Formats: sequence, structure tokens, C-alpha cells
Amino acid sequence: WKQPVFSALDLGGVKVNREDVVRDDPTNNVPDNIFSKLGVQLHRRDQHPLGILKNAIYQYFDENYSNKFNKFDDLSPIVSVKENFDDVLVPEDHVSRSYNDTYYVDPQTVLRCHTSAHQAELLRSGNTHFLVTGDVYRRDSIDSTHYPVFHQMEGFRVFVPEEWEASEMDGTSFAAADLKKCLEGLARHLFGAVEMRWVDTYFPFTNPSFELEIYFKEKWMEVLGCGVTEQEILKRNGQPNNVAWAFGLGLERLAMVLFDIPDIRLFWSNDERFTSQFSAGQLGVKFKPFSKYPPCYKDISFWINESFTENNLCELVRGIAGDLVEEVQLIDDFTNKKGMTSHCYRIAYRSMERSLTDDEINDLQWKVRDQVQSKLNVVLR
Ligand code: FA5
Ligand code: MG
Repeated sequence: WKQPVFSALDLGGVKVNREDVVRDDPTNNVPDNIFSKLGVQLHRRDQHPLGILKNAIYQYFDENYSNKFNKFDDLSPIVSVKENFDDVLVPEDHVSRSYNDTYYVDPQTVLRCHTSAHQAELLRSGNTHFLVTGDVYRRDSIDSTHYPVFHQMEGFRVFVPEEWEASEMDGTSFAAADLKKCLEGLARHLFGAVEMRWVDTYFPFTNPSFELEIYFKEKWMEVLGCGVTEQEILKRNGQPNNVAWAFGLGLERLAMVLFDIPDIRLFWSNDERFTSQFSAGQLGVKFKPFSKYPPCYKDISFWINESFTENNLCELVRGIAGDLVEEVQLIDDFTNKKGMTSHCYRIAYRSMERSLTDDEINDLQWKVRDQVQSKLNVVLR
């Protein structure tokens, strides 16, 4: 399963060396399997589901807005902490800043965890209508809709006072209404009829803030976050009298609905049985699964310590099993009279491309058991 790890790669004309991004020191937490995804840029392949989706969204904006949205899809994913967090008002103590949630190259540099990292710089350089597509990186849980590298498209639109003054609404209500109309129209453009709902939420950079969920495979799946941009961001970046909306689409989640793709790992597959099913410009295609290979479940139980986190466990398992791991699920959690807490996780192994042998799975599970003890310092039960 392992992708080759190159010693250097090219990010939009800038050469990046492996040893600058993957280092064995405590200020760096980028593993090789993440480094190997940098520069792949699935969203720039016109015949890949993510590229097809990106182009379909471009088409929607081109057709519906006379005011052209500037499009960016080649901005480097290696950004400063300032761009990723400070510029979008993420509080100093927000969990998303932790080494548990974000990949740090060094204390001032991260792999962007969202395309919102580019809002401020693009506003400053005079953009008022823009779309930014890119690969984003997060330490996260493992299941069919979560992957540590995924793709987002940021949308941003600035309004000048004349635009809302004609409406008898205040600027914020006007922008919020326009935003929902825009995204509902996009959903109809992509899916036709689909069951969806708005959920109120919180982001540091928007107020009010919303998420859109789509009903997919018997569950509500969150596909995007959005809201009316905090005035402070506009003020700091040369737009003090205006209002704006912004959104961040989860491209894999939308593509899963659009093409009926059941598992997020498939986007990374080079298997021709996957890649040959899609072609540039074709939205109507439904993916025909070729993998009916059975999953294999292995449980692991241990006493946790204070430093244990689920993201650390997931990264360890991903590092050993790569895309052969389908899900890591906490199935039991209890604390005994002495105050010791035990967790039991169920790991589902399944290849998208072939049957796995018992030996192969047992070998993976032994490595997991071994490294859980040696690297996470937990006590197996
Ligand atoms: C954000 O990242 C905000 N920056 C979005 C935003 C932009 C809000 C502008 C307001 C204004 P969130 O963390 O919810 O929000 O992620 C956005 C989307 O990315 C989610 O709705 C989901 O579709 C997708 N996503 C999040 N985590 C993962 C993951 N691990 N794997 C795949 N997709 C993911
Ligand atoms: Mg969210």
C-alpha cells in the first residue's frame, strides 16, 4: 500500500525537501505517509472525482454570478501559524491549534488545516470574490468519511453597503440570506433533489455560522461550514465598511454523495477499476463498487494514561496499516475503583482492492499491539 516517499517535491514551483518537513524533533509531528501526499493535488486532475467536482462548482459560479470569482488551486499547503489561525481569529487556546489536531512543521509553520488560511492574504491583495481549492491536513479519527488529508474549497464574497441598503435588511442578515441561497443553489446544481438541512454552529471567523448536512447512506453527513465573516477580519484587511460571507466545502464529502463513493480512501486509489469509472466533465456517473471484500475486525484493550489521545492511536494505526484500515472505533470505556481507565478499540481492516489474508492482518495487528505499548506507553490488557 505504501506510496513512495520522495526526498524532495515541488510545490507550485517551490522545492521542498523531506528533511525540512519530516523531522525527528518534538516541534514536528509530520509522518512520512502525510509528507507523501504533499504535492499530489488530486483536485487538479480533471478526470479525478475531485477535479470533476471542482470544475462543476466553478461552472456554477461562472453561470450564476456576473461578478467573476477569482480562482486559486495551487497555493502551497505549507503555511504559517499566523495565516492558519491568527488571521482568522482562532483563539490562542483553541483545540485546533494543538499538536494533537494539527500537523506542525515547526512551531511557526503548519500544514494548513483549512483553506480559510488564505482568506486574509487574498483580501489584502484586493480580491473580493474568490474560490480557493486545496489539500488540507488534520490529525483526526478514522472512518469512512474522515481522512488525514482531504480537500476543501473556500468561497468568499464581499458586499458593499449599496448592495444591502436597497434591501431593507441589515448587512449581516443580507449576507446570511445570500449565502444560504448560493449554497442551496449549488447543491441543486450538483445533486438535483437531495435531502439536506442547515445546522447552527460556531466558527471563530464567522457569525452567524452554519453547517450544511446531507442525508447519505442512512446518516446525516456534514459537507460544509460557512457564515458571515467577522467584521474584524474585514477591518484588518482593507474592507472596513463592507460585509462578507465565506464557506468551506468538504470536497470528498460532496463527491461521495455525487458519485456514490462509499469510502473516503478510494479517492487515493490508483486501481484502474476505480480511476477508469470517471471522466472529465461527467457528473452523472455512479460509482460501481468492485470491492466486496469482507472486513476483518480486531479488538485491542488497554489501560490509558493522561497523555493518551484517540488521534495519536489513529495515526499510529494508519502508519502501520495505511489504507488497509477502514475504521477505528471506541467500543468500551470504563474506569475501575482504583481510578484506572480502560479503552477497547475495534479496528476494521479491509482493502478496497483485494482480499487480505489472515496472516497479513495478524501481522498488522501484532505491530499495532507492539507500537501501542512502546510509543503510546499504555498497558495492554
Ligand atoms: C472548516 O474547516 C472551516 N474553515 C469552514 C468555514 C470556512 C467556515 C469559511 C466558515 C467560513 P470544518 O472543520 O467543519 O470547517 O470543515 C469543513 C468541512 O471539511 C466539513 O464540513 C467536512 O465536509 C470536511 N472535513 C472535515 N474534516 C474532515 C476529514 N477528516 N476528512 C474529510 N473531510 C473532512
Ligand atoms: Mg465542522
